[in-house]
Amino acid sequence: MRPSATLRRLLAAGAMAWILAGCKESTVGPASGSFPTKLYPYEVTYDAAVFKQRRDALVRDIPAGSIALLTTNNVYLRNGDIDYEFRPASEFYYMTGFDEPHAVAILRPKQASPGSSEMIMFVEDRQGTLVQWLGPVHGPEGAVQFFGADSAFEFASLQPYLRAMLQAGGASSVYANLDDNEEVRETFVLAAGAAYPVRDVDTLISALRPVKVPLEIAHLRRAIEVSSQAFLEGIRSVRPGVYEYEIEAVMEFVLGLNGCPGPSFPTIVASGPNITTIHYIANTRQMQAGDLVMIDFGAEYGYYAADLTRTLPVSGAFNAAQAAIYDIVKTAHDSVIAIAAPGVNFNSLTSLSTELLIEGLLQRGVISGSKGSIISSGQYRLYIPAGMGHQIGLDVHDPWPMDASGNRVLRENMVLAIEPHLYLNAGDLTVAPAYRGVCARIEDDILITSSGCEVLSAALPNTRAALEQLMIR
Ligand SMILES: [Mn+2]
Repeated sequence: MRPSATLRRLLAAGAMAWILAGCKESTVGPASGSFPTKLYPYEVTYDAAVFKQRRDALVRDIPAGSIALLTTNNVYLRNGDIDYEFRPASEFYYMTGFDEPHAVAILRPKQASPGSSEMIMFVEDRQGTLVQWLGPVHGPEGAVQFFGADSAFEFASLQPYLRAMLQAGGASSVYANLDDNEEVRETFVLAAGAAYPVRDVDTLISALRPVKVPLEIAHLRRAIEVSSQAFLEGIRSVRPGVYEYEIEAVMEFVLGLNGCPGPSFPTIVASGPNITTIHYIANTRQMQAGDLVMIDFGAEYGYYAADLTRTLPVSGAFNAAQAAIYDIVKTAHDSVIAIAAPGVNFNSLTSLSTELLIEGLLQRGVISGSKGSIISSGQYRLYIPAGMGHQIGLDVHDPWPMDASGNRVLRENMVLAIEPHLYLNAGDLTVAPAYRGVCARIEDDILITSSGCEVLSAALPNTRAALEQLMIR
């Protein structure tokens, strides 16, 4: 295999020491009474009270007499004897903090104190050879001791328990996320019958998730901090002749060195003609002088996702057309961040961004026509194919339900990715020839504060000059 010139250069420049020292401070200290998860024993903490408050809120949201039945992702075969690496379902993790497979939590109001929740868990109780191969699990005892279950049983007890409870009229309706786990759905159907009405619980949980608590913000800060450092290394490694996968490898290497188990979504390093594929993940191309490369990348830390994008000139300097498009996007990006604050409707930020992007294209002669008709006819979607931004959290596109009026209003302690972009396709005849194939996206992660917002990815520059400076070798 060809040794990586990028890595050799990093090592020769003493960058390893820099990487190792780069992001060591922990922003997530141990909380008292907390339980460290197995994945991140050194830093990520579990605060049982946070999860209990969420469960209390959920049981207050379901009708009296109902229960919630939450399950996590299944384990799926990858090939041969190998499973895909397990990752808990976000809804389940959000309500329980439990990150092992084969788990169900039943929630209902506590009889003694309505408004408070009771949690009955069904979890794996691993014994013997399975422990030798796979290691120990928390088991029912751990579910009670560490995760706040009022009672817990081994997973195999779920079917008889459900059958007995439902036959005794123990639930007028069941709010569940059975779509997440076929095994649990089959167990439920065997216990309750195929006709038993099941309502969707995800909508109710999604309504709880937009505003983050301090522990979530700490995890997001850490994911973004490490992502920013990794991104800086990636940018320093971009040059003609380097393969897209080398940039991916450098960035993910820095994640691993800093306690992040991996990216929160497949890393996108899209150069040259690949740049117009929004979710290009093959990363197999050798970058050429004159290319733009768009890198969309983020770490997952404690199951929380960062999401950052930069657009760079492979040769180290933007040409005139690339610079023009970049600057239009930068203006939209800065304008949105300047006014993001509690009470602001996100839809109006999206409209502002769209108007500025189309105005910029018209002013520079990239396209022609009137701004009003380009927007009202939907023509703008040729150039702005994706959303301007989204929440981040346990999911890189975290749920953010609209209110009754169809709006999404910013509130303090929301964390968002802001990503204005322009995609001018090579074959788009509405675009002046010099600009065809030029794309730009700038994505930063922001925390809504009491009076505005804080850019959590500020360590990663986004001006043209600063990016070009980073690439000077
Ligand atoms: Mn994004």
